[in-house]
Amino acid sequence: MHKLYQSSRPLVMGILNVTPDSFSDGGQFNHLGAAVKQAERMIKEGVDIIDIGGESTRPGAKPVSETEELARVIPLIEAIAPLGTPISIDTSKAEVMKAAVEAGAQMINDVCALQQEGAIETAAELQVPVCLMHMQGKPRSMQASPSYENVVLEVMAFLAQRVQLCEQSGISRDLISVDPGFGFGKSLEHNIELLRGLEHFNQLQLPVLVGISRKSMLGQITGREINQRLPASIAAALIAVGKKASIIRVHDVAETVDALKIFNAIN
Ligand code: 8Y4
Repeated sequence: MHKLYQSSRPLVMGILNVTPDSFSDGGQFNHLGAAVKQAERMIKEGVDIIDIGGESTRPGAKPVSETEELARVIPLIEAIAPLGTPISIDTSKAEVMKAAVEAGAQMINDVCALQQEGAIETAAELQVPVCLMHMQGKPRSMQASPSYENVVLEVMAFLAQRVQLCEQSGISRDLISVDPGFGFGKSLEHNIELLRGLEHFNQLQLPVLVGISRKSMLGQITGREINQRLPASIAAALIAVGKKASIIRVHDVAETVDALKIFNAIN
């Protein structure tokens, strides 16, 4: 297995978004400066991987051009890579994957599971760990009418098929992790079934990555707004690691690291 996946404890992936809505004050310099500060803070708090994304994948979000995405993420990766913490690039575009790895990113996090043009070939060339995530539909419309007969089995079957195609394309199994894609073309009931049945994903014998932090399923269950979902996020993270998830993608690194310290002390 790749060294990034070799941990005996669950890893914390910290979310660092560089979409304009996440840093709406000031110009380019402030974007970069604020993002680097946030990365430094996450490192102090014990983050294992910093996930950098320049395209908003929220429901209803518009696609971002390749030029715009590159302009958002490459200077940030160049600034953060020397700090030494592994960086994952949250992108679906082959050219962004390539430029990001050349700039110092060590992992690809693709919510489209390398289905976009050139992505699988590029990931095979780059030989870095890659997370394959499941999504039903496209970001713009995926929450309109999600539909499954058996969400756990269907998501697993999709991921197994993508893993097989990746292996056939020259991506070593050691580099692959999988993610059920909470909130990506799923109703509340689908998301609950996925978390309840998360252990089934271990049948794939690959590291499982889970991103539930602050997501709407937590708002639907608790009635809380996005900035009041930390306790729910921690609860969900602990449920996921209890079902053997290997990597937890979160906004709140310090709080999650503390919660995982309790988990690790007991397990
Ligand atoms: C509040 C905060 C509400 C965040 C919604 C969101 C995942 C991911 C995203 C995931 C992997 C998001 C890039 C959506 N989610 N990558 N990316 N797994 N691997 N929404 O679950 O965080 S973006």
